[in-house]
Amino acid sequence: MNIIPFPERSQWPALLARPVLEAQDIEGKVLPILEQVKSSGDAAIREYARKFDHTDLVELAFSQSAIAEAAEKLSSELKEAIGQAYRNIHKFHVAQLQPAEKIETMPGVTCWRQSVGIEKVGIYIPGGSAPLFSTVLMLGIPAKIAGCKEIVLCTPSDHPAILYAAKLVGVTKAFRIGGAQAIAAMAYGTESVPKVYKIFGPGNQYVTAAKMLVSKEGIAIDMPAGPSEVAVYADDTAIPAFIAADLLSQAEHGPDSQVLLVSTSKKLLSSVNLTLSSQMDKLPRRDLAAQSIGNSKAILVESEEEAIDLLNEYAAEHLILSVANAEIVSEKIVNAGSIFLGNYTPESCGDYASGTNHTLPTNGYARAYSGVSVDSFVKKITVQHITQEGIKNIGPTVETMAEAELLDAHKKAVTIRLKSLL
Ligand code: HSO
Ligand code: ZN
Repeated sequence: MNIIPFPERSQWPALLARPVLEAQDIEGKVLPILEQVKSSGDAAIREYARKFDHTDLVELAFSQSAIAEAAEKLSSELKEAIGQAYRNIHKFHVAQLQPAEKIETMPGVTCWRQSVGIEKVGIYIPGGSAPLFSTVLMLGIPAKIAGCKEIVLCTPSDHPAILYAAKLVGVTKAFRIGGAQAIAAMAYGTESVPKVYKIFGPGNQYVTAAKMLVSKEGIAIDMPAGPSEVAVYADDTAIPAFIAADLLSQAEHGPDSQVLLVSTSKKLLSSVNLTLSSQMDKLPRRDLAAQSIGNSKAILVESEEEAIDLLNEYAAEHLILSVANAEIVSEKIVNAGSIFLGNYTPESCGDYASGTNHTLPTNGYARAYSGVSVDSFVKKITVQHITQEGIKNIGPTVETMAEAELLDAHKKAVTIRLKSLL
């Protein structure tokens, strides 16, 4: 890794900028796909499967037997691991459900918020070299807890672990559809695929562009997605081999993955660099990892204060604090998707099984967005009830304000009731 010693603050924005992906008119390619699926439904999806994936999709939905057989294809060790992850993720997310609290703002005036699951949601799981069945858990579990009635899954992969996880979380319909056409199918609905109101999940640039485009038409999406990233802040209490392993776990996601190492210790940065290459050589995905490590930076800073400022400016999706006083430092972090404390908390544990969600804001969105949670799958409907006593108490306030806004009908809706109570 390239070690950058003591950069000036004025250099930080350039240093921390995410690489801009070459768009190559992605939207221009995605728009006709959306249009085709909107107008021709299943036929368009079959056509794109033939054109892009050279597959003849007779049935778009996975059959019940394929779903049942998925369990038989997995080792009992993997099924147990998925079961443990399921229990931890469920336990952490179910605690996010809060009972509606009724607040009496003044005598006789009561307001509360009712959580209602979004009726129909869609989950997209990409194909590609890593079958991300863990993402099925991360999206399906909170969807179920939130009370979503229809949970549609689209994936171009037929990996049995994806189907197994889909059944475990209670996906209601699963389809073997990938790419922008899958997003279109869930956004508009087809003869086979139900239309959903919100679409979740990662994907390539085409999938992301499709999500952004359908969001302009009123379909909600989880968040704008970019390449995955990790920032590590380490001091001399960190174990260099552990840090290198964490950086590589992020780097192996893809050539555009982002990795940033920050320290006040030159010695630590050099030691990480030493162990990094020997660990990388042993990885099956070393070519991918090497590309993203090649673009990544190790930054030497003067002080802890400067490290914290820099990390807050970067707003990492994942932030590992391998420093002596990690929890105290974490309280000073204002921009990050998810924070991992100490030497024994690798990001991998959060990626799979500790309980937190791994669908997190990338690309600096952590400045304003949170990761996925049960809240992402619910709407909060406000409810209020005003009694006769309440309208006497609040009525005059509303009459005065309505009159000042020159909205006489608003005022009269109160006045008519107050008069009826004289
Ligand atoms: N680090 C990824 C999630 C993931 N890792 C899935 C492994 N599988 C984005 O947070
Ligand atoms: Zn990961």
